[in-house]
Amino acid sequence: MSMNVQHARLMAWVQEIVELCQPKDIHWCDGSQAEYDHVMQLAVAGGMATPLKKRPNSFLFRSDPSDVARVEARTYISTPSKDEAGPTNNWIDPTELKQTMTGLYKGCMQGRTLYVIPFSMGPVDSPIAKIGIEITDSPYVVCNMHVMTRVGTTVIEKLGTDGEFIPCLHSIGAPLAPGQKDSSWPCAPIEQKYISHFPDENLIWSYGSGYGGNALLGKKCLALRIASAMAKREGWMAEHMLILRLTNPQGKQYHIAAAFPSACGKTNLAMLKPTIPGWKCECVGDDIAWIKIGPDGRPHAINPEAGFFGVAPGTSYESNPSAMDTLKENIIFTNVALTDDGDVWWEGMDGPKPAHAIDWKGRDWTPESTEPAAHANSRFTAPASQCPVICPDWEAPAGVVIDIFVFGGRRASVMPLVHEAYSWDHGVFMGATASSETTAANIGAVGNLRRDPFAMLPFCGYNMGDYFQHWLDMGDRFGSKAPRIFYVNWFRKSPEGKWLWPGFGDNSRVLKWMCERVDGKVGAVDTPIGRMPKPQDLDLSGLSIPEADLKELLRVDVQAWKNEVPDIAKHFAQFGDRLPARLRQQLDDLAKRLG
Ligand code: SAT
Ligand code: MN
Repeated sequence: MSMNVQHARLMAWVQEIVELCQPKDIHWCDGSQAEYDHVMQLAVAGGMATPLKKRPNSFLFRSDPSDVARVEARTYISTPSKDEAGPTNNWIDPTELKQTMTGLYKGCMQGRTLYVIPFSMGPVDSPIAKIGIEITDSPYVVCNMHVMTRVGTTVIEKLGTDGEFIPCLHSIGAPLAPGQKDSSWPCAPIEQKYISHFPDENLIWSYGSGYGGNALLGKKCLALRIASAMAKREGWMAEHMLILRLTNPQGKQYHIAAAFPSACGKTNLAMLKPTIPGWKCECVGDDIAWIKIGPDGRPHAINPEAGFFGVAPGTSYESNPSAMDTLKENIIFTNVALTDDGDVWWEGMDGPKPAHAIDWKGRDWTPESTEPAAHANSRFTAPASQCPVICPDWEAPAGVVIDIFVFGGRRASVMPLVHEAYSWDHGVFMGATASSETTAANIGAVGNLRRDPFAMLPFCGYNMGDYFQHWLDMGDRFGSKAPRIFYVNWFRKSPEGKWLWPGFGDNSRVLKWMCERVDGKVGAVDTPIGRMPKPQDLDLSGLSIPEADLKELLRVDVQAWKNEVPDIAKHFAQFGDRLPARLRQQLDDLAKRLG
């Protein structure tokens, strides 16, 4: 062992897992560049990774076609009672689940190296940060965790002899027999995959998948599911939110935290290049916010991650120039296409399509091919520090103070471009009823409409009804210092199916309206669903948008909203007694306003 570990509980846990999983050797990760290079070289030598000639220190991985996204159907919140997990989570009794998974883990790392990854979610010196230890048999996971979290010796030092840590056990579930040839992306079949959480013990067990949130356990498993349960117990918030800083021409700063479901443009919004003159945007985080009430009584947010695990398709100099500039070197790409000159490509990238490429399944691809070259959920893993618009305070231990919360999703109709909550409770109602068309980030049908409360449907580690109550409680504690709440929809379409709003950099126009609402500088009209800008309240200078389109974007379709009411009632009914009365009141108020 290369590291001086003095933590008896940690040593005992690692020993227990070694005996269970029977790896051929053990590697304690120190987080160094040399270690990254070494583990990546193993992946290259084993045929898992391809170095990219065109991008320094960058590599392409192709996953097994069965292992391309989070598997919500195999994700479990294993609380002592089903009721504690609530109606929106899969549940198995902890004793039974542990028994099943222990059976799977037995000998599952034979022929492989067991890596112990000490990592911090949040800057190691932040009072908001938490420490996890991931055990994995995947070199891909080791390299990704290096980028996505803070890994290594400083974490072990902070743990000392008795510090708290969250044990995160991961195996791809593919032992290697002596002499057996390894596949380029070993994993277990779907019915053996388990992404399990034991919130009462702050424990994560994942088996059978090597992809994204199933395997990089600091992200969705720790920073959202386990952290949300801890946050409820401890009085803080763990949210599926990007964090950005907007600075107006006078130099005043606003911090916005915004929740959207996976693959709805959080990374693009977090790195937005404002099209309105004089406004500047800087990125604090693109996926997760941990928020605590500071000594000033205000919400202080940190980004617990150190990198971006972003959706590649659609990312371009047009949609997100800062992301493109982040991706020039030191990047891990997964399931994108490989060009003949040794670069990457995906649908929606700038410029012409390559005449020939190798697709994400490793086959020849040409523009005539009937299937996309990159998988719809193909990803880049990039160090946040490389982002040209990273906020200078993105690693500030105390976090940044949030002024505005935004909720949203993808909806082709009904939802207008933006509306503002009348009150905190109304804002919580907006979050609790948020809806979106599903995307390729989850294995399942794409494009179905579902309620995705606070964009936390797949990520809430306890009963969602109690989570709603937690939001109400936090609002009570913030009091007059509570952020304003807004709801946006960049994705409204005309009846002919054309996007009505240009999106991307022009979303700054909507954020500007929000900031000026906070300052009381701009008007709004009261509508049945909330406060909305009149066309003249939005800064549309330099934008040529047909008047009819703008009208449609800001139209409250009263009949369509009346149809939402019973759907929301049905959504609420699943929470039974756990639905806060204050939210039922909000639904009644909405119905009344709709007339
Ligand atoms: O694969 S992840 O869960 O990390 C990405 C996402 O769904 O947001
Ligand atoms: Mn996400």
